[in-house]
Amino acid sequence: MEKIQRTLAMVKPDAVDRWPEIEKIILEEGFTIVERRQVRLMRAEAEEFYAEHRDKPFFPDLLQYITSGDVLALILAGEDAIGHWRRVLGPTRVSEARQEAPGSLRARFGSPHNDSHNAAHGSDSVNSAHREIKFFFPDLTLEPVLTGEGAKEYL
Ligand code: DGI
Repeated sequence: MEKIQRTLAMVKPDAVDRWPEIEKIILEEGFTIVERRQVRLMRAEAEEFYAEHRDKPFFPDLLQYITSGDVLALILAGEDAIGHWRRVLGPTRVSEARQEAPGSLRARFGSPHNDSHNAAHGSDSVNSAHREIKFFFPDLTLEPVLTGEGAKEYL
């Protein structure tokens, strides 16, 4: 049985107008776009989303940036979707992405001048994928597991 994961991807404010190119990459990589939602995060929501970074020196800058315009939240599904999407993103820092993974999404669409402006986000674990999908799509009921002949199992 095929093991399919879901992950939460977020296109950050200054990359939203590059959506047609980003969508093309997502589809070429073989992901299914399960859901898509364009929202402007309130400050308190951004604080909740990035709570694990609360004590980091870049937190104020990150909040300012992520609330500066609409973001596109996406649920992507596919085999090993969490790891696959993180590989498509490339390293967190755009300057590093440009050196080490020039074809990556962050290298192509991020800003080398600010580490917070790295074009897109991806969940880093099954737990964070669950939390982040719930955060952006609280009303959505997703099948936890599909079983049966030739079925896909969702993690
Ligand atoms: O999971 P990632 O997004 O790759 O990286 P992360 O969870 O360590 O950091 C979350 C976001 O915070 C990241 O996408 C951009 C921002 N960030 C991380 N490190 C720095 C940073 N922003 C600034 N300005 N400086 C940093 O060192």
